[in-house]
Amino acid sequence: MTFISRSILAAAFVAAVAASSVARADNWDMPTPYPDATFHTANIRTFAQEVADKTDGAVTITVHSAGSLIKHGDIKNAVRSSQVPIGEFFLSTLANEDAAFGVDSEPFVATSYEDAKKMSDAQKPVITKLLEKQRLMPLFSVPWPPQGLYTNKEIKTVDDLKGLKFRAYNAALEKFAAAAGAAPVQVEVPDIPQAFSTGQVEAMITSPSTGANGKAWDYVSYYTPINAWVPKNVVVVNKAAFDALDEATRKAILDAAADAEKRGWEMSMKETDAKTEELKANGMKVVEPSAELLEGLKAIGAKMQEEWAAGASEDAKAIMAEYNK
Ligand code: PCA
Repeated sequence: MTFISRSILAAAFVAAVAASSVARADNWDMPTPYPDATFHTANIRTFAQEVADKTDGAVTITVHSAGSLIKHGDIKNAVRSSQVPIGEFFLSTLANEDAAFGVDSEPFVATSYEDAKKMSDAQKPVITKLLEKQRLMPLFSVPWPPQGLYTNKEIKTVDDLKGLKFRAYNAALEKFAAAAGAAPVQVEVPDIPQAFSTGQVEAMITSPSTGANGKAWDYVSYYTPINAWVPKNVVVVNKAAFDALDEATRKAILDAAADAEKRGWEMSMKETDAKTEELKANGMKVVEPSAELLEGLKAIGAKMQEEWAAGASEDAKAIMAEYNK
């Protein structure tokens, strides 16, 4: 062997050792749909910090909030196609792929945090399996506070919703609003204030969090906590990006994710009262729903459940059966 070829081999050996022993730092861009003031976003920033700490900087995450890097409707596929390694989205927006993703947003099925926990437990193994087929892995999932009604006038019966231009965020809410005689329009959270101020919409169903963060008092005066459902966000990671990490790093990320899920549920529960108080403090009338209104809305929910059962996948029905046990 010549001197040259020996030194080339030696250099290659040194390079190989360096590559295997010096952990390469990964910088992950993470698109999320909701603004910075949202508790989900705050929770994700803490998660990112924890990942950096627990992995000794081997993985750092840069959060791009409010749909600034990738718009909400494209985030799942961006993670799937490896355009980004990780992202957050509203879980039930995938209900068009499989009803299993949408069970938490069916009106008047799971309406309290206790119900939501049960639903989440029933949903988790099924959606993990479904996402795996897309080479995605859910890391953690956190609910929004129970969903309530924002309007300009007091809503005493379902009839009072007739004809209202109604902001929606997924297919189930669109159906629900239409069944109540309202006219649904899809609007992402960062665009809510503008949609109201330009008259594109005049009512909505969302959490006290999203209402208060968007200063709902600037454009509506009534909040009716109908507690219609408790939908979740999910954070998913691209499986190939995750599997490329060494075992210690993968474990650190899973630990940080478990912490984020626990912390997120607690944040969500605290938000419910705190943000409802904020609505009141800013002059909104918080009115308990009348028995007649609830009865009417629940009847719409029951009808939707019948249709849901007729079209749902076996996976989705298995979640519902587990939930109803
Ligand atoms: N806020 C988000 C999803 C549910 C919620 O409370 C939204 O209004 O789009």
